[in-house]
Parts: sequence; structure tokens; C-alpha cells
Amino acid sequence: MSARAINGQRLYAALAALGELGAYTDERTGLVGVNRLALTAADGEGRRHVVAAMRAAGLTVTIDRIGNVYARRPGRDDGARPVMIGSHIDSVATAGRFDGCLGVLGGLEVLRTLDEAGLTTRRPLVVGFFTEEEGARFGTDMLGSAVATGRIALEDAWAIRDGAGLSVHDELERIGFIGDADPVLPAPHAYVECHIEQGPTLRAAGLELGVVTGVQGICWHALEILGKSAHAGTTPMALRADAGVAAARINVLLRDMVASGSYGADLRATMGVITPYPGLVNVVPGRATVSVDLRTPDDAALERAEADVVRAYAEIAAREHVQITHRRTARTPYVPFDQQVQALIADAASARGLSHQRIISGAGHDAQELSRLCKTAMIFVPGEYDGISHNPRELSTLAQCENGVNVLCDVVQALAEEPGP
Ligand code: HGY
Ligand code: MN
Ligand code: MN
Repeated sequence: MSARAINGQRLYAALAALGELGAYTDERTGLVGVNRLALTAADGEGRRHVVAAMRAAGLTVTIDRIGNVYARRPGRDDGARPVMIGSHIDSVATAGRFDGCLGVLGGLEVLRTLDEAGLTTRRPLVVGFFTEEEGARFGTDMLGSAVATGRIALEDAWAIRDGAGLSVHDELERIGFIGDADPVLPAPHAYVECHIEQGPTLRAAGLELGVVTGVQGICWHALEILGKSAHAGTTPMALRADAGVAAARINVLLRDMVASGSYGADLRATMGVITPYPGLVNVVPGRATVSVDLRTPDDAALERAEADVVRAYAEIAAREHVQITHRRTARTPYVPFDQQVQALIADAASARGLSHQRIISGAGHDAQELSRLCKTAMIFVPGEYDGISHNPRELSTLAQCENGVNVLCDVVQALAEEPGP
């Protein structure tokens, strides 16, 4: 199979065009970021933009009942199970242009490249994007791909509400993306996702590509802390039930747990949401909403860390005279990717003379859900500025994106010629 070259300029222009939808200027830095939180009007715009591009590329587009979108290119043996390329186009509220979008628009670029080469693969090819991969609005990540692969029931997904009490179902309906296709995806032959690393490893090592070996385990909690609102000046310290202090104690505990080494060297713990109420200088916070994000490739250690942090909630609640309620909003185990697909990625990178290494993913991805259905792996692309992501500074260069999608093209072609059902 000759190594085709995708059109890097066209891919980069497509990323820029999609990045205009939901664009905002960060007033502090002046940087232009992207805010396409799942199922917002901006996400709806982004979805329609990508669906139009899929249709313009002559693909048959299917939308399922959780809003996942699949664009299909026929194969010579059109009854064979397809090779799927996917990712997401929803974003966090302070995003860049590459997270998720590289995998979807890169997939489209692969299909355009094969069209231009007049090449029809044995297996059909499908490029797709999944709903609410980020979990940044409705609170659980990989929502659409979890429904597609049977981890979350459609009705449960539809019923999830965001902080304003709006449900997934109603928001899908509002943006016109409740499709009629059954959301449970028939197993593809294979799934490959190209994604920015979102971390410093590849760039720091001067490597051009990452062959992703798997995704670490993830555990998310949403906490409500209820204390007593009081005047900051007149209320004696001994009479306080300060929700802000309880939140702070949990946050410091997370850091102490990592530093203890009792959960292995890879535990990562984050309190991303820390919202005291009323958030005024002279009022003791009577309420606080906080989040806890625990991650490690060691599932047993993650279990222990979660159990210990739940115990600590009770101890801190007693000490600070507050009530702490928590909900587990996400929990996915360590997921290993397929060795054969990893080898195809590494071979394709070597054949193109691209430096690469095996790397585990610190971030969650739709690929970890698809790996329950079929052989799956990911291609990582390095990012500039220490690979910063979930930030307007997120940047992978045209060459970095081109390398990743060229290898995606090679791997997809190899998988699509494999024999069998
Ligand atoms: O949170 C994550 O790991 C991913 O960006 N959704
Ligand atoms: Mn992503
Ligand atoms: Mn992300």
C-alpha cells in the first residue's frame, strides 16, 4: 500500500474554520479560544458545519438518538464490518481548536484523500463524532460513546441535567440533534482515533508521534457542601460552619494523598470546580460546590483512593460542622489498547520516518469506550507550549497534525483491507 499524503493545508484550514464556531476572546490574555460546550447553540452550529462537510464529501450521514453522528463511505465489500475513525467536536468552555476536532476532521481528510486517489477500500469506512465527550457540561465524560457501546443506557443519558437543570434530552432536541438511529453501535472491525496528546511528553522528547497504549482509570465526584452562611466580622470562629474551609481541606487532602505515595507514583488528583456561595468577601460561605477528579492506570489504587477520599468527606464534615454529599459522576477503569493496531501505527510511523514512542493517555477518550466493541488504538500528536490543552493556547502545528493524519490514513487503509466479516 503506497503511503498517501493527506492535504495538510486543507486539514488545517478545516480546523481553523470549525474553531471559528464558538470562538471567544479571553479578556485576560486576548487569546481566542473555543467554547462549544455540548448541546449548546455553538455545539449545534459546529455539528451542522461538520455534517455539511460530511455530506459535501459524498458521505451518508446517520444521526442516532443520543446525537452521535456517523458518516459512511462504502467499501468494495460493503457488507463487511467498517473501519471507524472518530472523536468529538464538543469542547470545554476554555478550549483550543484541536482537542477532538483533529480526530474528526482528520478522518474526513483521510476519506477525501482516498477519494482523490480513486481508491475504494475493501471495508466501508465511517467517520464519526460522539456527544458530550468532555463531560464539562453534563458532568460525565464520554457520554455519547458510552451509550453507543452500552455502558450507559439511552434513557439514563437523556435524563442527565446540567447545572441549570436542563436535560440532555431537551438540549439535544433544542439543537435538532435527536436522530432516529438506534444508538447502540454494531461492532466495527476496528476503531482508530487521532488526538492531540494534551500533555508535555512528546514535545519535550522531540518526538513526532505517540502510539497510545491505553487510557488511565478515571473517577469523578460532584460534591455539595452545606454549612452556615454568616457575617465574616461578627461571627466567632468557634460558631462557624464554613463550607469554604471544608472544600479547602478536601483539596489539600487530595494533594497529600498523591504526596503520600500510598496510591502509587501515578495518582493524579484535581479539584477543578471550587464554587463557594455567596462568594463575597465579608460572608462565611454557607455552601460550596466542588469536584474531585482522581486518575491512575492502577485500578486497585484508584479503588483505594476513592474509598479513602469518601471516608475523609465524613471526617471533614464532622470537623467543620458541615454536611457533605457526593455523587460519583464518572468512573472508567484503565483500558489497554489493541497490540496489533498499536503495531500498525508504529510501523506506519517508522515507514514515514517519524519518531515515535508508546505512551499512555492521561486524558479520557471515546476510544476507551469503543475498545469494548472492537480492536482499538490511538495516535497522539504533540502540542506546543508543553502540550497545554483545555486552554486557548492549545496548538499543534500543521506539520504535527499532518504527520498524525498521514499515519491515520495508512493505518485505516491497512485495517480496511483485512479479510473477514
Ligand atoms: O477529562 C478528560 O480526560 C477528557 O478531556 N474528557
Ligand atoms: Mn478530547
Ligand atoms: Mn478534552
